Amino acid sequence: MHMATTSVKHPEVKGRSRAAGLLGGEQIRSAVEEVLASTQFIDIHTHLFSPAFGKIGLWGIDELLTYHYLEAEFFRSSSMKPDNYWKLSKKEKADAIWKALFVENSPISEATRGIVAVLQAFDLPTDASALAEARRFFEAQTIETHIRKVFELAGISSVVMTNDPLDAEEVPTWMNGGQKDSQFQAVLRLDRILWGWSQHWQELARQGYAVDERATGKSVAEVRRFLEDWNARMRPLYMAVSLSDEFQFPDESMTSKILSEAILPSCREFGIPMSLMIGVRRQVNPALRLAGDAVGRADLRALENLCRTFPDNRFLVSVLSRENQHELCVYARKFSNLMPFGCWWFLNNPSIVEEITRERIEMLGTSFIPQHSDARVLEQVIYKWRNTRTTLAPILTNSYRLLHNDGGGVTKQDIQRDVNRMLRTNFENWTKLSAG
Ligand code: FIX
Ligand code: ZN
Repeated sequence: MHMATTSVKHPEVKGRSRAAGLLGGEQIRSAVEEVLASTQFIDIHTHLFSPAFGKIGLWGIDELLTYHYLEAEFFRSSSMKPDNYWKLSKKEKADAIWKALFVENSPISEATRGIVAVLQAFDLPTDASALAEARRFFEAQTIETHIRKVFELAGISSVVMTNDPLDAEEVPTWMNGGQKDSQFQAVLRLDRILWGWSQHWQELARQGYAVDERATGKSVAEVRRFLEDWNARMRPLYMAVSLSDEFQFPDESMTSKILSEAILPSCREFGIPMSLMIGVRRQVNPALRLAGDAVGRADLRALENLCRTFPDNRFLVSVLSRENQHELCVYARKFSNLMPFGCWWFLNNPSIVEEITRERIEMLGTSFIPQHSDARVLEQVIYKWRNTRTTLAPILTNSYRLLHNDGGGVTKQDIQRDVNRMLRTNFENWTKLSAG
């Protein structure tokens, strides 16, 4: 940013000197839009998988239509009961959702409109008859070239996966050499250990780690050995867990014990952050399965205690409740080892993304990560990142215009630096990704 200087030689041009490249009010919007359009972002949290993982990597129109966001909306616009829906084939489910949400009603929700945007991105028809042609198109694609095309359309250079070392579908790939696709980075996801210990500790034992149900004796050391083995296998950028709205720290729970005695020390040893995604109210309606989760306001004093107690750990944090967003910003001002990221799940709607992003800029400048996609199906990154750019452009334009009106100024290079920081280097520096 450049400080304006007042020209005294020519009083008629009082105010800002035209330092080389400083953008005028109107030029700011187009510069912001060009930078956003031309910069490839890093998508720091998704549920996507590289081709090495085979069928657990979801893509194509039937997977797009049966996304759990759309399943939740389907049950509001159809008389079909969940028990009957779950009996259908994937294709039959997609047919039912297409009919209810795209033919009988206008697809104007965020998730339905996203499907229309994906079809348009591939120059496919988007009207009521579009489903058959879309199926033919996606069936004709080969996944490797399709991924490159999708990433190009989405304007992303790489995605970060969510990898569960206790998931029976995923582990065989890791045990047979893993994956080497640099556009897919790994994350060590630890929900089953951190809050599912009682149901999953035997899986660790089966993998050869001397742990027990109450995590006594050598259990903590064995969890750290487990993490060391999976860190070597996956080379994860960070470790991660999703925590409910009732999460407390410290307390007498197994979660607090394993987090403080095993996982955070291992994060420090490996030099990687811990991602905490806080605020899920799990399975409020189990009949909806993956679509059955909801949201609750969390007590972020747990996060405050973690950031203060573990100053040498770096925390990547997303919170699910809109009501927790402002205090997350305040905590980020108190703790430089806290990196807020994303407008997660029920927050990833333009009306709320705008509010969250504006208050983050007002309180944190560019020291946060505005967005991730949380994509579960490959082509979702196309609409999720298109919507992010559309929502971010006026917000950044407004921020620079305010600076301009207060006597400051920016060049297009300044805007490029800021966008790079928010959507690339904040994450690269936090995870040492740039260190290669
Ligand atoms: O815990 C998570 O990673 C959540 O993002 C998912 O569980 C959730 O189902 C989702 O995909 C939200 O977008
Ligand atoms: Zn997720």
